[in-house]
Amino acid sequence: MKEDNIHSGRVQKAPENFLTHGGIKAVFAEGKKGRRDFIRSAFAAAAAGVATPMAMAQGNPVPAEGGDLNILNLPEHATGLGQGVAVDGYGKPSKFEANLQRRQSPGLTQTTQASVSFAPLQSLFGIITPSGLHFERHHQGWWDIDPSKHRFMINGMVKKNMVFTMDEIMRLPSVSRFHFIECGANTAVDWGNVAVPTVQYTHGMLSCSEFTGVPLITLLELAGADLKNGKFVLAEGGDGSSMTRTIPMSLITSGEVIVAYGQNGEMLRPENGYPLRLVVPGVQGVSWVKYLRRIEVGDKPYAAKDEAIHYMDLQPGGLHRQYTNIQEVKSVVTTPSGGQVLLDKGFYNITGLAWSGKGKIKRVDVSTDGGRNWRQARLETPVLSKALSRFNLNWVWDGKPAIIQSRAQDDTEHVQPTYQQLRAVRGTRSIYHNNAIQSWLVQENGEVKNVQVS
Ligand SMILES: Nc1nc2c(c(=O)[nH]1)N[C@H]1C(S)=C(S)[C@@H](COP(=O)(O)O)O[C@H]1N2
Ligand SMILES: [Mo]
Repeated sequence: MKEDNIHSGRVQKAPENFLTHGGIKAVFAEGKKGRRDFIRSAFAAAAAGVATPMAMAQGNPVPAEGGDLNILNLPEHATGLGQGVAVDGYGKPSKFEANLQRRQSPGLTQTTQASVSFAPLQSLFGIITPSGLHFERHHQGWWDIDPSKHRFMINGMVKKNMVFTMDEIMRLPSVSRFHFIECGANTAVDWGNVAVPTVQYTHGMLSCSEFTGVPLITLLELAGADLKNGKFVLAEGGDGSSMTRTIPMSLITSGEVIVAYGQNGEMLRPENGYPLRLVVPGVQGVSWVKYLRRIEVGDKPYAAKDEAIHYMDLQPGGLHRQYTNIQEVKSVVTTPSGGQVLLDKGFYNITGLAWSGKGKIKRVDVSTDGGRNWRQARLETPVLSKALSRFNLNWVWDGKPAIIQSRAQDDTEHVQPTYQQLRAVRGTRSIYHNNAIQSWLVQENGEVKNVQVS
């Protein structure tokens, strides 16, 4: 890990040490002075002209006048000639953002060919995950497949088997929709009380994109699929993992399931299934088959290996739940979150993400005292079905220990459970579908830790 981070430049205790915006530093501040001055200055500027929201004015000692006199020194970029257009190749983030990366979790076995990378949720704004930071989960490695050679087949209970080229698929009427994808094993290690340090590792197998493609129902109709007796389809990927998943026909006839080639305005990234992947809104990531090569229409679930051996939920009493597809209502505060440091008491913008595989987020409540009292957070627009939603809440930290939690509710009235409620029903030995309320402990010294509150 290079210490090329201008935000800090000091010894860093974790690779994800960077400064998020708003007076919060990631991972254990060694020296606080520079940053504090910056925050004061920002508030001074606000006080001088713009109306300051009450909570901010009360929360921070705002000097009557003044601020950083450096504002009077014109830097080189204000007087010199900048660079010409960046016509060569593909645009990249600022070099000062080099620390913003997908990472492997310290909570998982480290292997030479890693199969999971986590999205840096603590550093993202709004609801869209930049494609280069989308989490990855590969059961047998990823490929960059030549789209001119890729073929997609429909067979099974259809009038005629069909094989499409990418050109043929991309000629058809398309739709573009925003959806989250969450691996069923997101937040899995927390079932076993392993406290990974940051939100990147607790919740980072989660991303949200605008996907473009052809509704699967359009392709099934072209093939003359038997939509009356064909109650399920099998989706098959083109990589060595033989990823095969059963999708109920009801999800397809609603028009929601997309055979997608686009992601955030361009073609899918190779890691995310280029040139073709299934988008199954609300359903766990494993069913979003990448490198999609075949859809078979059938009349019963297929009990494929990733349905009959893996991706089952061990229940108390030894029974398993099978075909647990839907990702239920869930949320997490991304700032302040584990590994960050609050540099001073005063005003903070608590922010986070909420999502439900059943529909739209209806409300999010936030507690700063471990669940005793709750305040309703602001849901920012847009609030879309089966997409991430962003919430914010003003908070004035008094410098005392605080436990921050968020609790989401969706428009089917489902509410995110506490760990106690979840374990009462699902036991302690499950891996998948942990949607419990996450707790972050803010210590007196400002350090934020991953804790569990029962
Ligand atoms: N063909 C294929 N599809 C796949 C996988 C895979 O390994 N191969 N992994 C699945 C799993 S478990 C998840 S969580 C998602 C991850 O998608 P991403 O890598 O685009 O984030 O893809 C799913 N689709
Ligand atoms: Mo997954």
